[in-house]
Amino acid sequence: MTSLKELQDWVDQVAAQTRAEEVVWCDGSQAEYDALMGEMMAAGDMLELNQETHPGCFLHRSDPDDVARVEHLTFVCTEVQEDAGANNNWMAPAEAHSKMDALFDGCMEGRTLYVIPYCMGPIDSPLSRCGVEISDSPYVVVNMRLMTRMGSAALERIEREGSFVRGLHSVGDLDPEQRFIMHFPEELQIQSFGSGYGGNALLGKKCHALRIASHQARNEGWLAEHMLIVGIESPEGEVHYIAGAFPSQCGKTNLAMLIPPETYPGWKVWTVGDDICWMRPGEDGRLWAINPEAGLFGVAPGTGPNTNPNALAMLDSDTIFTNVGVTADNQPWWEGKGSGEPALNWKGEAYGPATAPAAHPNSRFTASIKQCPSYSDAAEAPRGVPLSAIIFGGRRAQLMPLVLQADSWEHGVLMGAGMASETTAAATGAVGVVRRDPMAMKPFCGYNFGDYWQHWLDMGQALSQPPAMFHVNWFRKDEAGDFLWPGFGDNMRVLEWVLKRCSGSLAANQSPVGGLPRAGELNTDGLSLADGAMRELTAVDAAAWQQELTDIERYIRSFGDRAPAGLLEELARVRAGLESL
Ligand code: GTP
Ligand code: SPV
Ligand code: MN
Repeated sequence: MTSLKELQDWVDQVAAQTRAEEVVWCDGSQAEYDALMGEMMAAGDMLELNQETHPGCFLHRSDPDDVARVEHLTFVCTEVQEDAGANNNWMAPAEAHSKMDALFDGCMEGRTLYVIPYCMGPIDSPLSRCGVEISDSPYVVVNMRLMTRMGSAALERIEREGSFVRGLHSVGDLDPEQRFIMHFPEELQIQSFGSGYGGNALLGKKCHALRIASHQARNEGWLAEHMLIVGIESPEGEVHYIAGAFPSQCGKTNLAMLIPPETYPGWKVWTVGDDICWMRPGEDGRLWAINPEAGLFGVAPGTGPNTNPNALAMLDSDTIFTNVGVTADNQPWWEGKGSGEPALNWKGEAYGPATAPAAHPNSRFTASIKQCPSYSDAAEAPRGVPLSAIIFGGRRAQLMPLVLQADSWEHGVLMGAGMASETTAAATGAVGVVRRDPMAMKPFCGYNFGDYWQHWLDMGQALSQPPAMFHVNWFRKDEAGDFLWPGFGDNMRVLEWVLKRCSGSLAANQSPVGGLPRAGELNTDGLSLADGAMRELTAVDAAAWQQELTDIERYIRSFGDRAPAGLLEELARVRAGLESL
């Protein structure tokens, strides 16, 4: 029940349409969470893990056909097709509504309808935005409680403000042929049917905080981005904040909570966010950022004592695991965990060579961000944190250097727009195929990329002290296919170089495609890199870059009239520099 008529009317209408047996308004309390866990365990949808080693930890096994985002079934439904852009699948709103209405009619018969009010961002921040998700999945409710500020406080804010994003979700019968994730940015509405997984179902995350919010942000003069936010504290106690856009499964969570190598005594890393970042120019002309989420929905495989010890430490309690394996004594297990042996795989089958891997490559953990040992209180600051740098990064076996600095905001926007990365298991489809993924937003931008790049260029005009911009690549490989750079905690070395460039205490080797570390100036103390690795990681192959720029230009121009002239001018400038080499 709510005093906000618009919300009550919508819930009543959906309850009637879906013929839900019961309507439950979620308050976000621990008691509600515990009761739902109990109900799911009784129904077999949630399994209790070893409560001695992992108190408060549970395992959910999703339908084997429902394990990742489905980009080909995700649509942006704007009145004018061009407004969604070639970067999105499009359907006319009227057609999408009639398709979805047919699916939702009667779909909750015999089921409970949960009303899930949530706030994206600190509950008292002017930068935060609220939504209400209606779902028939108790798994969605418990995940939303960890991932967002969910429940009574959010509902109070919604009643006070009178506005909210509407998200309607049903698992249906999990038929991949009857699965659609529809966005109606002009109506501030999301409708998702037929999946219970991650970004398809937890509507506050990619659907609201990126696709709908990016559309709102463009109209209102801010940015909604697929970025981590991390604070780096020097031994002198100065903290600088960096936001980083890497595509799905390309290292955001890891970078957000890295532990500096032993050769960095006194340095501390603070985690503000690991996936989504909302940014707005402050009165001081700097760019201020909040993490709209309250939890982590992180990739389990590869999370081990040598890669991400902070994550490993926080997963010992109060965590929901999805699609990991289990050991004989019922502890969660995944490839790269570093200890234990799997007994069952993610489907619950006996583990063996024929049933490997134990954990699905897109298996995940859900936990409150406050559980992270490097959690920063600044994540609750209503005004956010000021950014010193923005870094873009992709998974590129070749070409892209370890780090490059943009010459200007405009050059940084070009670097972001020109990003490409190998596809991963975060979405269904082929893995390891290089594709253009501007600003790591290919699957998430709720409007035409041409307009989006122009908006990025315009944002620079609103900043008298813009963050410096960089591009990084942790994933360069040698001829044998091995990574040239150790990555993980050692990425601190690159962040140190980035911050030294921000403070002006180091010069860079200027190349037409950006600034590179000068020989010996990126700290490699204590590293045992292969011979010549550093040279290769900081070299610019002019011929290969010419080809890359040709490809980037073709991509940008494919957005026709909407491709910003300013971006093409910047590209021409970089190309001219390369040609004169
Ligand atoms: P999403 O949650 O899908 O958005 O992923 P993410 O960007 O947060 O990526 P995450 O940090 O979970 O890392 C994804 C995969 O890349 C994991 O298997 C990591 O172990 C691996 N990875 C992360 N950082 C590095 C790195 O610096 N080097 C290498 N080689 N692998 C890394
Ligand atoms: C991503 O794919 O970028 C994720 C996981 O963070 S999901 O919530 O499924 O979008
Ligand atoms: Mn992500």
